[in-house]
Amino acid sequence: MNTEIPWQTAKQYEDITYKKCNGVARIAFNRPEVRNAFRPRTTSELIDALRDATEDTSIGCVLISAEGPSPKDGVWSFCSGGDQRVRGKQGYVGDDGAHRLNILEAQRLIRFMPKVVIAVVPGWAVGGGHSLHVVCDMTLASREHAIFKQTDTDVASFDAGYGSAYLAKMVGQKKAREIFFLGRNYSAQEAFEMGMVNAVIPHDELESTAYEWAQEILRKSPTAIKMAKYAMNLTDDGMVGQQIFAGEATRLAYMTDEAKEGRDAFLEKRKPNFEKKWIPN
Ligand code: S0N
Repeated sequence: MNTEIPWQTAKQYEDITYKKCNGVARIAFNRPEVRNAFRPRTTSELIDALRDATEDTSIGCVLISAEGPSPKDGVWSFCSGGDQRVRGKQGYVGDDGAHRLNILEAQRLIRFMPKVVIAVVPGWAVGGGHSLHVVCDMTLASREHAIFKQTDTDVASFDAGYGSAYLAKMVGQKKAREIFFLGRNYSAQEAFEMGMVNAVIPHDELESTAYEWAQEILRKSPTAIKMAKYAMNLTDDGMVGQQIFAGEATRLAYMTDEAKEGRDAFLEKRKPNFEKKWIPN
């Protein structure tokens, strides 16, 4: 993949790389020898980087990608889901011996962050890795190497949230059921035709294209981008979706003269004098 972008390492991790450049954060799985499967350490690091990208006001767009190819056989992967070698009776076991389901927290951070998150898929997107691309705002896929596959039903795991139900909203019920019930391989082009990939990109141009898309997004109004993302999330996210959208509406309302008068009246121990203008929709 094109590496001409002058990325700066933001933080050193073991299982992921985390870089930034001109308003864009790039978080990449870095276990290519196991097709970028995630273990609890990987998801904890992913969560840490996602939180940093959320809090960093200089960052407006996040790319979730993967290092590669595998040093063993040269195969590219985005992510092959939960590492089956650390799967115990109650789930995935961390270094501390505790069982964790923290990939779902990573999904929530992607879904709820007030910034656009793009999945940059250079190879296999499988199982929990497939679900992860589904929850990202957009997906760009390598024309030559991306393969989409949902193996959850082969290994007796199931993502019953965004990975399946939201996927069905994206590609339609029949197709989503086929993806889950048959676990077949789909090329980047097939995934594009289904509506779960935004663009199929020549492999060598994948990263530079993702960076260009990010730069294009950065030229837009951050407030409008955020409100549009939350508006599109709202109908599928129930009360949490409403809460997040409403929180941003409250922030905008705080910027009005009316809000200033409410605050000042309280602090000055007087009755508020709101301008009596009832503006229609
Ligand atoms: C990706 C596949 C299709 C690639 O096939 P290919 O190219 O033939 O490569 P392989 O020879 O199979 O693999 C190369 C090496 O990589 C290892 N490896 C690959 N994937 C994994 C993995 N997921 N875990 C551990 N190791 C992996 C291979 O073993 C091989 O190693 P060596 O060279 O040493 O032999 C193919 O590899 C494949 O099908 N992989 C498994 C995909 C899979 O089933 N993933 C798990 C699906 N389930 C989840 O992801 C759970 C999601 C989850 O965490 C979750 C989500 C929501 C709610 C709860 C949960 C939860 O359970 O916590």
